[in-house]
Amino acid sequence: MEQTANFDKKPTSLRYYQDGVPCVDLAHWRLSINGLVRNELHLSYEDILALPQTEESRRMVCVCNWSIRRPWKGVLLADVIRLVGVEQPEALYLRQISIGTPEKGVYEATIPLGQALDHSALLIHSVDNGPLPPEQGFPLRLFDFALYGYKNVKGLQTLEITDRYELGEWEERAGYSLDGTIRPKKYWMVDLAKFGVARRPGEIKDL
Ligand SMILES: Nc1nc2c(c(=O)[nH]1)N[C@H]1C(S)=C(S)[C@@H](COP(=O)(O)O)O[C@H]1N2
Ligand SMILES: [Mo]
Repeated sequence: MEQTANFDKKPTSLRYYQDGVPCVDLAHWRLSINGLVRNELHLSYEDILALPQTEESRRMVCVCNWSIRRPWKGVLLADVIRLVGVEQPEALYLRQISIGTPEKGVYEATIPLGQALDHSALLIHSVDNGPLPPEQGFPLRLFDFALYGYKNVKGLQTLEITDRYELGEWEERAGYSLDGTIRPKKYWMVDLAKFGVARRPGEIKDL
């Protein structure tokens, strides 16, 4: 994998970890996938590494108008959804809940499931040739690259398939919109060290 260009210029991840960097014991950590599924699953880190792996350079965008293209590695959300079995993904939502900390609680964000599958959303465990650093979401983070960063939960613990589309508490406090689709406008591209214009809503693929 390549390294992220100009990574030293990226805004600090600690500022974007409202629930606080969790303490993770990887031997006991599990990703629970539950709710409106045929079979609930509890995947270990090793289970996730044993699934088909995908490596992709994709651009993440923060609602505060900066963006960075990075080489990510993980598994397709679609593969995990297939394992649990979801009847009508296009009519349902994916609620992500973080591990969180005793002091600051958890961070939650809900996204449309069918849309996330259409966008080839990833469950990411590595970036820049190594596991996600703690402040960047170790052990796992979900990413739908058509949505702003606040919709993509770091330090993931639970994926709940639900029919309820609601704002998480931190999102609500910050005044973020429920939808979170990246808007067409000008962003500071940290990796390119210049402004770039997103011409249409959703994932920025051409920059
Ligand atoms: N658990 C959790 N995940 C989170 C956040 C958060 O506060 N808590 N912030 C989001 C926001 S607003 C952004 S921009 C990205 C930042 O990711 P980075 O640490 O790779 O920069 O994480 C997202 N995921
Ligand atoms: Mo963000």
